[in-house]
Amino acid sequence: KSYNIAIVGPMGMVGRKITSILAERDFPINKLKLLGTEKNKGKKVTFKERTIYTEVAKKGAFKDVDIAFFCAGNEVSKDLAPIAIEEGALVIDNSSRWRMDPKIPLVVPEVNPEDLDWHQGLVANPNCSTIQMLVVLKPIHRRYGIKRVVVSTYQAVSGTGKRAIDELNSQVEDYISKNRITNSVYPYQILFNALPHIDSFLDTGYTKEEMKMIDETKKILGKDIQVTATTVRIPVFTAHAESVNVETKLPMDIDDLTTILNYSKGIKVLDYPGKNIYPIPINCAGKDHVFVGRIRKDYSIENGVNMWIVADNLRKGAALNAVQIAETLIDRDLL
Ligand code: 2RA
Repeated sequence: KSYNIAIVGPMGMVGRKITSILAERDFPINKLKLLGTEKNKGKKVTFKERTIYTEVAKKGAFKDVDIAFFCAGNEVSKDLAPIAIEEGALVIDNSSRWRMDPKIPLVVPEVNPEDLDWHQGLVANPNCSTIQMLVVLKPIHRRYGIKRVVVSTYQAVSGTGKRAIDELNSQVEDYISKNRITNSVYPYQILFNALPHIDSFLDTGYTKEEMKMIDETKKILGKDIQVTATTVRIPVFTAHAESVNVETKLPMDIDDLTTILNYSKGIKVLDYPGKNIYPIPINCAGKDHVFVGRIRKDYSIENGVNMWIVADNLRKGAALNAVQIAETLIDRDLL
């Protein structure tokens, strides 16, 4: 069987990635519709040697669509996703608009595929930094029971979008040509810097990105798990890195834990510190796995472990996870 697929927001970074991942994985597609803004109408996109012209995302466009990937931001998801569902499409939404709605499953296929079973036409894709952390936390939680997680992130500029990639590139050029370095996307120069500020600040002092990591982890893994987060932007183009401290209920043997992670779906352990082998963003960009290394006992508490988790934020953190949701829905006969 093959499916009619739509991508809403096909010209953005995630939309383009979804298109290329659908081709790479040979997703069973009958017809691919690329639905963008009025301004982008008629743009040419190549898909598996075929040329597709973008159309306008609007009411009526979803009547012949089986699965619609939404990656055009919260407002578009808020307005158009209910229309797409009404017209018969199953929506996989990359925005944060529906993630915390208790009636909407929030899914990482390696972690909670069973939550797809209660979908009502829309499945939400979690935040990029949450997805990669949860792929690693799930097998730990299953075996040892997680009590508390303390995470600090080192996030790539592509998480902000194309304008941020352009800003970092032009700051590199300005630095080399000894021009004045300017910034507009971030409040400070990102080149040679680290900004403890992703998304906007809330009254509590936390950022929205930090709250996404906390709230989404609880929704997916369980509300009893305590989570605290600090999210930081660094001058890397692709792949987010995270330092994660986990406290468990049961004692962990680090060798056993490493073996469990090694055999878990979607994870690759890279952990030979004596040979300088550990995951780094440059090597993880463009890959599908979540990479984990620097796995070591936390001697400051009874049952604790520290680790370093890296994954491509545009692939597993967004487009790939969305496509895997679609594949899992098909496998579970839920379309
Ligand atoms: C970021 N989490 O990296 C965002 C992208 N969704 O800014």
